[in-house]
Amino acid sequence: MLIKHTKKSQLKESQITSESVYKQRRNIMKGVGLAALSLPFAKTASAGVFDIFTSNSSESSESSTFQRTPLSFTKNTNFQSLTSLTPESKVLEYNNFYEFGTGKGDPAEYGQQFKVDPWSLTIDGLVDNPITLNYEDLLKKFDIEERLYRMRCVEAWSMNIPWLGFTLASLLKQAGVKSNAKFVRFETVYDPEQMRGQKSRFVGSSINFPYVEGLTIAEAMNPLVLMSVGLYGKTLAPQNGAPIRLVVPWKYGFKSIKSVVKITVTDKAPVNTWQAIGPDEYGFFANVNPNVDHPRWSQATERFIGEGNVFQQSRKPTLMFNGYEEEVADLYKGINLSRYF
Ligand SMILES: Nc1nc2c(c(=O)[nH]1)N[C@H]1C(S)=C(S)[C@@H](COP(=O)(O)O)O[C@H]1N2
Ligand SMILES: [Mo]
Repeated sequence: MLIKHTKKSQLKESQITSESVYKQRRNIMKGVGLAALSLPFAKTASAGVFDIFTSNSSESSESSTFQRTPLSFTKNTNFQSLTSLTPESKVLEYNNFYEFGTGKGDPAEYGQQFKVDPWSLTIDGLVDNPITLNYEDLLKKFDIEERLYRMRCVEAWSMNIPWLGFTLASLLKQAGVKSNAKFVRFETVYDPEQMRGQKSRFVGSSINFPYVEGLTIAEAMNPLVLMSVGLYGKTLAPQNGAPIRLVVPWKYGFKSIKSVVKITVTDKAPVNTWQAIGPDEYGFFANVNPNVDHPRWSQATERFIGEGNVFQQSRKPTLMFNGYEEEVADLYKGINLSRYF
């Protein structure tokens, strides 16, 4: 997404480069160290030649792959009806997580050593009982359910993902939200030693870390909002925001902040990271809305990442509130959604 001088090329890359090419590029670079290999070249190069390197490198990279643990959960029957899911491999290798770099393959490539245990998530601010959860608490304190949700990135691609988690509302209820509370502010971990994008302005695209997000109290209490600790039956991989991340399915993906360490209930509107970078391009609400275009591209349709490569992926119409209009339209009654995007 982002910054104006790099944006065009980024959008282009995310739209026309198939997910498998990212993986191929990673493996090629691991296997032979051809750092200057360009994407178009990698694509035209015969797969047969590079398969040799790919199979060579997969063994050594296997041992350094982050280990995801199976979780026990119940399927929430209200959210099991999405027909085509995005394959697990693509959810794991095509990501936005600028703390690990701006390339779609960077989070998977540079996140595997990320330490999630010990972890500390605090819920503080305008609450009766501030809470601190450790790594084990995140997985054991709440009943974990599975929900299949659509995810729509502001860059006009989308996925269907089987998340595991619990509602943000259940967490906030335990903390006891005070009556003067108006917003909830979320913060990602700040750990430049582990996150190369936080360490270098070049790698992290000059974002002022830590990444911050926000919701109104009414939005935060909506039963669709999940604190996710897993997907596809297992704990989250670092590239998806381990050990815990937010999932707000009716908003653009950038609202779904990853690797959260702090949740603060407040009476002040938080300035979220993308709003701070480009206020005319990224708003506070960031509701998925096919009628309000991004200043530099249309939001009317999206490229669904399913089976097959980028050329087999067709565009489909984007739905108001990403298809969750029935559940959330009431939150925005009387609000001009073109002005407050
Ligand atoms: N901390 C943090 N959270 C983040 C991001 C990020 O760069 N940093 N990227 C966002 C964007 S733009 C999207 S589309 C989703 C992608 O989530 P996924 O990679 O798990 O599909 O994460 C969001 N959460
Ligand atoms: Mo995104």
